[in-house]
Amino acid sequence: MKITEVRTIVTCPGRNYVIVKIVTDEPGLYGVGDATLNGRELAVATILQEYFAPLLIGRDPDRIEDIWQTLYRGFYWKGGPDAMTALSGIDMALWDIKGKRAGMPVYALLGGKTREGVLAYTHAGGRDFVEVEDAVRQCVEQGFKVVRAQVAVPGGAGTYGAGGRMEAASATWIHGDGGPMPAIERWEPSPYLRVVPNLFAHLRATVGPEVELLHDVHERLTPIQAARLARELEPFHLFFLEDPLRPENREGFRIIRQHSTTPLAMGELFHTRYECLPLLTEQLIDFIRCDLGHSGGITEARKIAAVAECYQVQTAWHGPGDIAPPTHAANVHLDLALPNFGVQEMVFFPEIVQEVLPGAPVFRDGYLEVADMPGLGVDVNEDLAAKYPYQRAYLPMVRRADGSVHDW
Ligand code: GCO
Ligand code: MG
Repeated sequence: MKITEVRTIVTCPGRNYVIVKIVTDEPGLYGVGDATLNGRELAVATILQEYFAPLLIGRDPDRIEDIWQTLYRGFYWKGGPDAMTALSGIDMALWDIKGKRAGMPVYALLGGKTREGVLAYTHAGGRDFVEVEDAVRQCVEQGFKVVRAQVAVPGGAGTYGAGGRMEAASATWIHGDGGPMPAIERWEPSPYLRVVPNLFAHLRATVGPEVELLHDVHERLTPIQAARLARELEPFHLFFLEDPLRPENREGFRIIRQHSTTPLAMGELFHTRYECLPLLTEQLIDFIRCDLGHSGGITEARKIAAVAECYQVQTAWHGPGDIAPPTHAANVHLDLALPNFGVQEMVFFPEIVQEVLPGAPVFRDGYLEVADMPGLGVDVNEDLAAKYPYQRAYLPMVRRADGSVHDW
């Protein structure tokens, strides 16, 4: 069996997605993967088309590890979000082919189910505590047992994640003279640090102790600020506090750990197992939450999970709306097989996305399921995808009150 074509499909059914379709010489046998990197879609598409695809033509798609090594170690310049996203898309498409060829779902190839369903969380956001409370209640009514809660910080225009229920960070279409421009958000640590513990005090007092709650810091705090937040959140028993520090500063997690027992999660901005390693081996986090679409696909994630398992760290793979259904499907296939799975972030895709990219996992009473069909169970409707051409869009940016740039 040989790879005959690697197709890169860029489409914008409401937001941009980059889809990889690997075609083989066996009639009708192809695989579908996701190589979407929010705000840098065309850079990844270029890597796929110009550099990776030519190396794959004529290769045996069954040799996933060898192809992975070729596209990672084979290049002198390794890693980085753009190349790792391209590699992730290829990896998923190859696992999809392998499953279809074997007549088995990917989770069966990964060792088979260790659980019946995949515990899922989604997003509740609001402009004030009561709006967040309402959003959490709606999630609970829908069956969610774990909910992420974010609230707007007074005076902080466009607070991350506070835009409403099920909100997933989106690229924004703000038009300046030269076309789309990033939205600029305002953010200050002091009001944020005052508001967040009060939000969780309110939620525990109103929605009760049972629903598991978590919060995404979005990599904005310094280590001592994060330590303060984690400590002040202790009475509210978070499921985890997500991504407190910038991914560059892994040493900072030691400071948070010294001060708090709030469980910590980190990883959506990591691109390889090497970045995860010190956090795992030093037991500085409790959940590893890499993005399968940006860190080398299923092949790399299962290795990361295996290291995490040694330290009783659970997985919580990134699952926002800005990665496409194939990554969400890959998440759930892996979650079903992993012994140390923790929780899975999810969103509900709009109908149009489901038409262009059918086969996203299905949510039922708090858990995610995938269809019991060969491969990943996802597809791409290429004719429909072509009707939604790419539109340039940026993620927002953050500036402090004094005008200086801060991490979004
Ligand atoms: C999350 C995330 C995302 C990111 C997004 C950026 O936890 O879901 O932080 O929503 O902001 O993936 O493109
Ligand atoms: Mg996050």
